[in-house]
Amino acid sequence: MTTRSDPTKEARLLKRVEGSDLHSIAQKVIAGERLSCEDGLTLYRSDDLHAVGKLANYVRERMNGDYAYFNVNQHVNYTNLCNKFCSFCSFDRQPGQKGAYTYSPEEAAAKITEQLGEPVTEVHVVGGVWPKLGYDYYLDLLRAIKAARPSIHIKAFTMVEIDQIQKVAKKPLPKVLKELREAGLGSCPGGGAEIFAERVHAAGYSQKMSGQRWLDTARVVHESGLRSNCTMLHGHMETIEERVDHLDRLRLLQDETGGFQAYIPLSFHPPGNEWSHLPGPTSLDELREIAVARLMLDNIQHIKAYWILLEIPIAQLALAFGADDVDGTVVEEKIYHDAGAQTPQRVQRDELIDWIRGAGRTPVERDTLYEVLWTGEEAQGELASSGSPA
Ligand code: V47
Repeated sequence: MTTRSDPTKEARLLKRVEGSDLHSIAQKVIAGERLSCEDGLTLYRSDDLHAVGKLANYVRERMNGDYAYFNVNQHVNYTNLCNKFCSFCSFDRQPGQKGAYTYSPEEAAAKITEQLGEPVTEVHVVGGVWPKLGYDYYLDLLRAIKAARPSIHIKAFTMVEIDQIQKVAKKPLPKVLKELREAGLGSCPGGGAEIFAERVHAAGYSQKMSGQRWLDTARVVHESGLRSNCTMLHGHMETIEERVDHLDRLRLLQDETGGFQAYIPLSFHPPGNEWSHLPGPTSLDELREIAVARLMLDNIQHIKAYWILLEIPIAQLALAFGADDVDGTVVEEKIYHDAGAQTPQRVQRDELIDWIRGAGRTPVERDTLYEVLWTGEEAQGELASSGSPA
């Protein structure tokens, strides 16, 4: 959505950054011009975080009004066995190691059945990369989840898993994607991208697909008609130049395919992994990351402040720094809780609504593809709603 330009707001914005290196960026932002990579660096270097946030909020309100989206979802992490040995990961295990597990399709489906009393519309399914899982395992997993709750949207498999599934399927990727869709796949989550820069890839996750291969896989996924999200893991050993390069590569692919629905900055959590000596981002870094993303990713409609990672007060603040989505109810989260996250593993739908209202925004329940399911009375009649699922 777009809102009408407001000359007073724009004049105030320009006045706020008068005489600073953000002034020319503000002019471009108001004119709706694309920011350059040099502008991205300026936003990262600026010592006026509030002004960066104000610019991002201006764009956020122009693109998404006052709305803050959420969904009622649950996560299923089907295995923590993984052969990629990423330095930032606290979730992966080897066979025989304490806590190693793989759910059978039936066990995964039981997680869905447990939540049948809740108004869940989406399941987010991701796991480690484990070559002993055959092609049929992935198809059966999707089918079992769909059988347990036919109405559920399955958002499953990062580009890294899609690449692995194609390897075990030994078929061309478009054919594999068609078969996954027939088995129930609805869209793909945005993980596995980390930082695309080859230097960081070589230092921390060299066994994983390259950034270029992640992008090439996402291109085919989008061409097959599936939508996906995208992410960047920040706050470890990457430079701001590498972050800007990552954002630029995402927006260039988005220019080609239009297939990314939302971007989610993922704040590195140090506990329990090989990079635990690194400090991780501060809350101010996290807010800046949201803001820079909103300003640079002019062609991605939604910026998600993933509350599980950010903690609730920062996710609320992020709604004034460029974010327009807080993700969902989640239910059972393992990747960040293995890395020391102190947030709860689930929230109730009403709590999400209260947090959003507490941040001064209008709550909108969406499905995975951003169809509106419910709006607070603040927005009644403004957004098309397909009814109240609650
Ligand atoms: O790919 C792993 C990251 C990702 C750590 O698409 C870590 O809607 C921080 O992608 N500290 C998985 N990050 C999560 C993900 C996601 C989450 C929520 C919503 C969506 C979506 C996607 O988590 C991994 C990796 O980049 N990760 N370990 C860590 N210690």
